[in-house]
Amino acid sequence: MTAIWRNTLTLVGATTLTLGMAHAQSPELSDPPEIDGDIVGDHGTHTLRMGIGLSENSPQYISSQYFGEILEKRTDGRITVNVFPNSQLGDDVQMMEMLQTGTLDMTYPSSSAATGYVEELAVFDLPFLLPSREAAIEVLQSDVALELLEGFEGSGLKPLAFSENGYRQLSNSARPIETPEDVAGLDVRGLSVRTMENPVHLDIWETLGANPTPMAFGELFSAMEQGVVDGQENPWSTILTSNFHEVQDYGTETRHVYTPFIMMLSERTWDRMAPEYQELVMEAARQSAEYEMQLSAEYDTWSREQLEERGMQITRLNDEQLEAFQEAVQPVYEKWAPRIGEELIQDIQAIVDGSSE
Ligand code: TK8
Repeated sequence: MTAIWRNTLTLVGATTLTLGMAHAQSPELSDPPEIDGDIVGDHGTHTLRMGIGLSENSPQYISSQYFGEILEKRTDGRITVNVFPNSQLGDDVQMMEMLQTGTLDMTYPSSSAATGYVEELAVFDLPFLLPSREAAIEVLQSDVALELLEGFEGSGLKPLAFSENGYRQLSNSARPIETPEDVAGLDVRGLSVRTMENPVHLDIWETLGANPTPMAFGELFSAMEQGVVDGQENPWSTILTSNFHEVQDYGTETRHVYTPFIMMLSERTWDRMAPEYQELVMEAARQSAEYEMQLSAEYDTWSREQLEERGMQITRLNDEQLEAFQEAVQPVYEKWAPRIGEELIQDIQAIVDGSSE
């Protein structure tokens, strides 16, 4: 990424955050790795249109721009990428369908939105499966995870790389949430929570006594603003960079699910590319995914602090409170483990246990 472009982005990022939320500066972000490697041979030109759900300030957008920079530099401008943020081309499910029909070249959904294509991806939706970012990244870079991507074969979707959406946190506009009983509401109605369009997430919040509503990410801000739902759950960086704190007063650091992103290309676009371009696209996707994970980590704690500075009352669960949530959602494992695959779950847990040694 050229320095001028990054400085412009940082300025835009800071301005956006500053204008929208007074006194924000984007976090000190690491520079992306230098783009090295030979310029590949001339195999024609491609202008790739890529739709993503998050905003220009998100790690998802910044790393997608870096992906485009790599391709542009390594093909001497013959491959360029135009990134359309803020769900402006559609939501995760719609954009994957656009890849299948060839009306869009790339998108970057949460793995949770893709379980309709590869049901085993729902393993990542099991609550509290991945106890730390280090363990999560180890799993995402393992053969077990990469074999899951083979499940897209023949779907019209060409997966390129996993990266990090991150640990999901609960936010809401109704009340402070410290226990599962607070979610269910003993003398008041259960919290109405927007979830991704994913059956395991629906089960998590139903099991906690909430009233879950599956909804596209692009409709979420206005649904919360109009009181259609009390709350939602996403990583702190998404809550901040999507300005959810403007319509959400309370946060709870539940870290109930670690969600991956999957960078993907339309198979129609892939099939039009020469093998040398295909190899470069895979390499650029891997490099940008690694950068995205680094940015996501740098944004996480900083975003929570920024949200508190903007007035969001954030509850940090102590061990006992966290254990109460983990215990309350245990039935979700009992219901979903047989469908997702006990062996797959054991394989992932073995990696997690190995990473903690
Ligand atoms: C953005 C979505 C979002 C996800 C959600 O395209 O829908 O809540 O967490 O990040 O993938």
